[in-house]
Amino acid sequence: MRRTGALALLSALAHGSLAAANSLPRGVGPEFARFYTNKSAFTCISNPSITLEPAQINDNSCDCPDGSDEPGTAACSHIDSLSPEQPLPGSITGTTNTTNALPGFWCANAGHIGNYVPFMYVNDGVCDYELCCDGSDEFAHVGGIQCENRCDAIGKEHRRLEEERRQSKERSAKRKRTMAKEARELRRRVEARVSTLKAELEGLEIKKEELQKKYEEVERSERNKVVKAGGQGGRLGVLVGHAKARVAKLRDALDKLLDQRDDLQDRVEQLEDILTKLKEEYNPNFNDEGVKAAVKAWEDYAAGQAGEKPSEISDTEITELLKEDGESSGINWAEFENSEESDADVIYNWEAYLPGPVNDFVRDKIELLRVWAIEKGILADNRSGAKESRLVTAAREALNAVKNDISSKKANLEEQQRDLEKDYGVDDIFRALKGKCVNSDVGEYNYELCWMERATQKSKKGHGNTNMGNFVRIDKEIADEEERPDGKSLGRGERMVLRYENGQGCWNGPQRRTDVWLACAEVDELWRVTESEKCIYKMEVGTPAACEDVQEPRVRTKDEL
Ligand code: MAN
Repeated sequence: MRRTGALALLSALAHGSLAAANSLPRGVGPEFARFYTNKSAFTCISNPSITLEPAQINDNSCDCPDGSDEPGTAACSHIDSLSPEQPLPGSITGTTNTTNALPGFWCANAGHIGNYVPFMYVNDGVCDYELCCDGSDEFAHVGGIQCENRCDAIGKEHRRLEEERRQSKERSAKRKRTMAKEARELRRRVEARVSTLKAELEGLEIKKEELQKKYEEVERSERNKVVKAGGQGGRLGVLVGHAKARVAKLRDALDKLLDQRDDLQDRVEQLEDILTKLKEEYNPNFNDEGVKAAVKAWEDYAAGQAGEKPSEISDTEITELLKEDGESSGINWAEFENSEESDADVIYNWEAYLPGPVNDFVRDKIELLRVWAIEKGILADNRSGAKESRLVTAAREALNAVKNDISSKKANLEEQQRDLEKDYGVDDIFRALKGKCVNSDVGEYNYELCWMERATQKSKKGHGNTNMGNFVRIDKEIADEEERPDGKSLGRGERMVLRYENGQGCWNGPQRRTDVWLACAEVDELWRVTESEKCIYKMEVGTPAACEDVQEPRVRTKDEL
């Protein structure tokens, strides 16, 4: 095999390091070491039928179809490399493929992390420190380039960042554990509320039945009471009630009639004006029979009107009649309504037959007797303003109060039960966030995300708020995004997505909706908001709720110490 001077130099350099380093040819990664240990011959990794001289390794001439004879040069860089994740081809025999058996040039990067560099980068005259911090990929110093070994500094910085990341992960995981604890407590409270409500409802149902019975009893006894006049003031009270209603109706009718009368009077006056004008202005020389007859009829009518008029009701009389009833005008109904002279008051008349000094004592006793009689349903409770006795009212009100209490507690119970069935994510984690909000200014809006509730677009120019969707469910999506240096990115892999739907309708478009993509962060933060399509929004949000679980550092036992 012919070699040019430069190639020979490269080959020599490659071999030179072979002996000096770890007796492996340059560029061979640890996983491939076993293919290069035989000192007497080398067989191409994916094509074992091809055997080469050891000197042909790294001689800058691509002899193996899989490029495996050139682990330390760019000679086989035209062959696509195996990606580092692909399985090693060691067990494959006799295959002839066009893939390089090696993932690249192995940079040991002592002090940092060993790495494969694409073969094309080997001796390309550029120091690729981010891949090969020890500079070993530029061993030929093409164009005089000297790539110093920066692995110590780079490795140190890398380890610092890794440690920072690890600590941040731990803090996030700790926060997540706290959230999970809070969520457990919140669930426990809802469960406790459910059992309290259930117990309360059981008690209330019993109470309701009792009150229902009591109410029916009181009502029945009221119906059977001795004094049946009902209403206030016995029979006189009933009469007053009827009379009052009748007077009110008659007043109403009179009022309407007066309106009608005034209206008709207006019309008559208008017609009389028209005819008077006709009579004065018509031309008798036009022999119009119709007009003449009309004028004659009008004259007869006017003559008739001049006679005696029927007596009219005066305005003062009308005002008097229409005046509201009260103490100083119309009928003083109160006088009759408040009359204590009910049928039951016959009891009080007994006082008149008793000697004066014992009157107070007897009145007290009678009052007690009256209350007892009312409670027993013997006597109507005639002293209250209501038609119904106070006892019935009280019984009905007590029953209604319990019924209302039952229905509001039932509604509350259903709400709590629905809440327990709702998906709050693994470990109920979003229960701890529910109702809390994060927000961020983007352009002319301030965007707000309230966990498990709604997303809102708030105008900074005072144009009001727009609902971008209400929370409906938790989903999953695959994110494929480069990590950002500030760590505020979704990254790659499966991500939780909270769907907020049925927001405010979009003009000429759909109802607004928002997908909230979550990524792990130490604190809850709204990172970005985008509107990919009109009224379809995407929020990127960091939260410890989306972090991986990290085991709590184990506290060592006494024995272990
Ligand atoms: C408002 C905002 C925008 C939206 C338009 C649609 O301006 O809600 O986000 O695209 O309405 O008309």
